[in-house]
Amino acid sequence: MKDLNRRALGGSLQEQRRGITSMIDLYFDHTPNGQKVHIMLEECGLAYNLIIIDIGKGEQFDPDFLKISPNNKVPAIVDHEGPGGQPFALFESGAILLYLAEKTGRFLPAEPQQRWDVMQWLFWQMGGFGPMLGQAHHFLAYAPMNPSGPEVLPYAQNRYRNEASRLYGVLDRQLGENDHVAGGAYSIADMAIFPWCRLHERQEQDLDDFPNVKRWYGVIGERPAVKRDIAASADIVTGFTPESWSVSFGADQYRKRS
Ligand SMILES: N[C@@H](CCC(=O)N[C@@H](CS)C(=O)NCC(=O)O)C(=O)O
Repeated sequence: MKDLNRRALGGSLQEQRRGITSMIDLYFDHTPNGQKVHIMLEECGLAYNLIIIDIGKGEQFDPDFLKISPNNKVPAIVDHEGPGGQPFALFESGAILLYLAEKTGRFLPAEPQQRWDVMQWLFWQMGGFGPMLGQAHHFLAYAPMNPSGPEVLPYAQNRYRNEASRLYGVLDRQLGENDHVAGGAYSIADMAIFPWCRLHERQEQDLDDFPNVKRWYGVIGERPAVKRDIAASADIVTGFTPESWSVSFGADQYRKRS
């Protein structure tokens, strides 16, 4: 497990914490779900340690990481000044965005209607835009790279390309009437959606077909915090070895763990 602060997992959270000055640990790999939280930390100017969990090597199955993120996925955080001043671990990017918004009082309006507008678009991303685009990535880009032999499944490719296109259409209509996804103000809903739009080519979507999304995408991409995330990002999916395929989609992913 790599750690930008040269810190290895193991031992209690307190032991891991020794010598570390930042309040929040972000367990991260270069994927849209991780980038959402990275953008939020940058937007809020919070000090954080970035701890890389290499999901191609199976580091998400490390027993110490599973204590923080039992679903074996990034992102996750540990806030060393959590509720009651105690260390607090949290997984699921939507929950993390909400937690950080409440902690800082930023990017989630207090006024009820605006707050629920942000909530509904955040949940739209978490329940639809992210998972469906993830399936589009799988069938359009990853399955054809299977090192055991390309899997090209036209039905699945059409299904998820079409669903991606439908979802971009929903987003386009919303952005035709609003500057930002949940209304006038930039919010955690924009942060959740933007990193998935960055991979529109992998989803076989053309932003010229969605002019309002294209306008918004250009505006969000110019924010200094978002630029810092983009500068720090590397595309981790450029191909698969038999090992990384097994960890991601094969026997190692689904091996029973006690
Ligand atoms: N709903 C979760 C999804 C997280 C997720 O799918 N993470 C992927 C990377 S984008 C992952 O860690 N995959 C590793 C694995 O499935 O073993 C969230 O939004 O946090």
